[in-house]
Amino acid sequence: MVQNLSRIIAQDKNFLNIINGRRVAALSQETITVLCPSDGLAFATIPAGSAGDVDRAVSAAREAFDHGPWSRMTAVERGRLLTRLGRLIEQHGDELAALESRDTGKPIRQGRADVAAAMRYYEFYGGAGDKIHGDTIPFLDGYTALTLREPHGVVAGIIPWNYPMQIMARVVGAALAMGNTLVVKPAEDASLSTIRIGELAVDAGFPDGVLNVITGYGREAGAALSSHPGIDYVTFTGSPTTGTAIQQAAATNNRGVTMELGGKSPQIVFADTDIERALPVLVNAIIQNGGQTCSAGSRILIERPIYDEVATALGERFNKLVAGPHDADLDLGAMINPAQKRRVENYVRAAAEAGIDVAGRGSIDSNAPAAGFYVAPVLFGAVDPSAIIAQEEVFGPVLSLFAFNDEQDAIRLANSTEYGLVAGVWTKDGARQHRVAKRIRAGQVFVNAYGAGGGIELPFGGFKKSGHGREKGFEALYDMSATKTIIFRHD
Ligand code: TXE
Repeated sequence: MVQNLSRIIAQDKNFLNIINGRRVAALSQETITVLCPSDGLAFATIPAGSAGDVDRAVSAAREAFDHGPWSRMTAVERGRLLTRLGRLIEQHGDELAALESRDTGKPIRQGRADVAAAMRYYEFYGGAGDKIHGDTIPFLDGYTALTLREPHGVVAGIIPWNYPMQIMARVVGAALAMGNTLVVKPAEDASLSTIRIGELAVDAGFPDGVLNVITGYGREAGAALSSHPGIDYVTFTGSPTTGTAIQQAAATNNRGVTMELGGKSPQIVFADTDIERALPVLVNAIIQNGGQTCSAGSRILIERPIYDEVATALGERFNKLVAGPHDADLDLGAMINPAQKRRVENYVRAAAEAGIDVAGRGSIDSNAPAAGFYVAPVLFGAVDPSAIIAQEEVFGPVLSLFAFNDEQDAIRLANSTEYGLVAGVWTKDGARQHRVAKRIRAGQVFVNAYGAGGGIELPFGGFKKSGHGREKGFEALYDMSATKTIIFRHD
């Protein structure tokens, strides 16, 4: 399968933007070289789009929204196109999984999981748009008042490099189901699957200009897009710093935003936990995608009587973890780029220098190319909750363990970072499950589980620095639309 992909890419190394249903280069003809994180080698190019290209894409989306057939289509018709796109993704599943894993360095099985999740988004939103409706509201005598859910207009979707295909799918699915048109800007480090799916959307029969893809650097294409007056709403997944810049840019036009800005997600393990059941979930929550996951479970809080037992068991598992090339399909792949690799290594070095106990360390496969962007997974034990490693999002395979005394202590520790995206609670005590889940400041709380296969149907988003607005499920359809109230007088 991966050999197949090498052939596909060898024939088509120059990926193009999709504007108004056509494949186009950047106006400047400039390109960005795409490196494979597994070996550091160049294998493709993407257009280096800038303000002029953004302008063309926004104009196409504007025209499609204001005058195209899109706005006159019913929710059922729009949903059928989304469903058809999902089927095309399924048919091209092997190609897309290989493309995603080569572009991002993630193990091929994660690439396949991403294809399955993307398909599921198009399937879900293909069938969801026609289930959204307004209300009639009791009002004054002689009046009838009702609400409609209307699209914002032209939406900008700025997406990151960690799960491009999945994050594109959640943006495209919800925005188009509600009748918006879109300009999607993937990350400069991982744009290929977004371009390819943009091409498939043309094949699926979306009208010209409904789904445009423009690639380029964040500070150029991204900044031009988020500040463009032709954009009605911006949805972003990425770092808090960039999220702030995008909100400021959107505020120059007073536009609304959805922000998903990462996390420092805790899992609380009480002494009555079924440890054998929890262990693989605890490890996977930080190893999946090399820890480059917004919902990564990067902190484990363990009740003191079982701390040593759980820390030892996790250490044994960490010592066996191996990072390697995407096609070797090991426990984890490479980091996305050299900067991310350095960032993770710096956190690990600083924590070790601060005297934090290394309770486990995995390795890098001996066959992995030396020029690949690998880091070995690290487990830190008995971490001080005020340490940098306990507070900041590392975005790598680095897990910190903490001991707690009682339920109050656990809740306090869980809420002790600036983030609030996801949490896990492990206990057999039903009343405690409810109490703790309610008191954790996080947008999603899992009880005796974590991650649960992507949860396309489940609303997702942050409290505090993790952002605002909700993606996934029906909630995303509300974010991607605005309420209009119509009041009739008939006395
Ligand atoms: O993210 P950025 P970076 C976190 C994670 C990671 C760190 C840095 O901790 O280590 O962020 O990653 C576009 N105007 N997350 O620097 O900058 C950019 O082109 C408009 C968590 O790669 O947030 C890309 O498309 N757009 C996160 C997207 O923003 C701009 C996932 C994300 O890049 C822009 C990724 C600008 N001024 C990183 N600057 C999560 N929540 O899952 C950049 N971009």
